[in-house]
Amino acid sequence: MRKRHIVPGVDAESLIKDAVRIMPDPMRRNFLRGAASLGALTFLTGCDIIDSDAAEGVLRKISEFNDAAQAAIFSRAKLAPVYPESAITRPFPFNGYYDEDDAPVVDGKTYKLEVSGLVENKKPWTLDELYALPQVSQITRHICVEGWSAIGSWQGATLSEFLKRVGADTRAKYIWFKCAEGYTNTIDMPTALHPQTQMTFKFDNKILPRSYGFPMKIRMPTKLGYKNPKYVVAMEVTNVDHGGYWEDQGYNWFGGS
Ligand SMILES: Nc1nc2c(c(=O)[nH]1)N[C@H]1C(S)=C(S)[C@@H](COP(=O)(O)O)O[C@H]1N2
Ligand SMILES: [Mo]
Repeated sequence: MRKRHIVPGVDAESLIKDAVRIMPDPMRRNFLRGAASLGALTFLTGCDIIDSDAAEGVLRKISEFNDAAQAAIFSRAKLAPVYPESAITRPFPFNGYYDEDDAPVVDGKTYKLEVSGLVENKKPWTLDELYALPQVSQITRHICVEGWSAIGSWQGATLSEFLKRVGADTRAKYIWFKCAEGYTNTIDMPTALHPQTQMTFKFDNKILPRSYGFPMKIRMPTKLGYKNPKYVVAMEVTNVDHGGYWEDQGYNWFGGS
């Protein structure tokens, strides 16, 4: 069967499958009793999802499950909301798959960020070298799937600037991160190049405390909390999806916020 693509990378069949999951019940039964086709989906949602901007509305709903749909509507130009200093949540919550007292302790003096995969320069980076990168700041909302959110203030370098300096092949699909205690994460390249994706060294203008990921975390306000790795010790630019700690346990891979 020929696959119909509404949006590049999103095929009609998986879109319909995901749409069925989010339909309220009478609608679902009617839909399944009928042709369960793209045409019927167009009719039910009231928008021509084949060739109009309305596709975005339908995709937004479906994208809660479908990685391809999330990736298709992700825009590098679209920024996550930013907030004033007065909105910062104090104290900012700690979260990990262990208690705060068991958070990893990384020695900043001997720390080196390892860079591997599809990059020109694989030289490891010391903290002083990382601190010398041009610094940016953001006050954004961190959203955790466990049902809380908090506004924080993070300072560091844009990840895209770092990727440029190591000569990363930005046509690669993914970046994989490894953390000091074994937590891992894979993100898509468009998110890695998003202007708000930050290699973070400070929280609230002070060196990142141990709880929030000393010495370095990747802050992505366009992604849910579990996609924001703390205590990052290594990264790999790759075309192979290495998954991640929560993603491997069934959390959505794209994890858009
Ligand atoms: N290395 C590491 N990074 C991690 C986690 C973790 O357990 N280990 N937990 C994730 C989750 S689920 C959340 S909500 C945030 C919490 O970040 P915070 O402690 O700065 O609030 O870190 C994310 N990154
Ligand atoms: Mo989380």
